Amino acid sequence: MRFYGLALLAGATMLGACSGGGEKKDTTNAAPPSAQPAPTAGATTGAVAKVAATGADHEIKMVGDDKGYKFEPADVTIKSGDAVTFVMVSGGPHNVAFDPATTPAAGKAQLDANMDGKLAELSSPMLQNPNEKYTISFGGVAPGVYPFHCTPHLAMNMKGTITVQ
Ligand SMILES: [Cu+2]
Repeated sequence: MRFYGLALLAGATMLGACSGGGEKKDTTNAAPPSAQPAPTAGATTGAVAKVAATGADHEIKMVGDDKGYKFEPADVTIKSGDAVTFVMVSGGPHNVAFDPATTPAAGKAQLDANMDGKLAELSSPMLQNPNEKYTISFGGVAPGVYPFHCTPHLAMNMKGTITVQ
């Protein structure tokens, strides 16, 4: 009785293993795509979510002409919760990049989360055409001095600071 039961069980297991093998390959193929986005999404949303600006919007022009390349004004003081809108005026492409090494640690993750369409960490997309705008919310960004620069024109000293109070 016992032996017969075991043999049946073994037979069922074999069958299960055989038919299961085929199915397992399908689920193995399906599993990685669904498993990959999960950790990525968890890392992004789990860390810091974007916080919209609730205060004033400060404008900084991006200028490049025969006098040089500059942000105008280059140094602004804002309140946490304000926004800064960069406006492409001339001499592009320009962007806004915060050096991760000089960005205050307390506000770094939030600032990065608040930047849309980044090319890299803390680095905005390129603005090519006059009147193109890029707004950064400083919602939830900790007080501190945030130096920034334009990646293509860093060597031409196109940089500034945003002081968050
Ligand atoms: Cu530039």
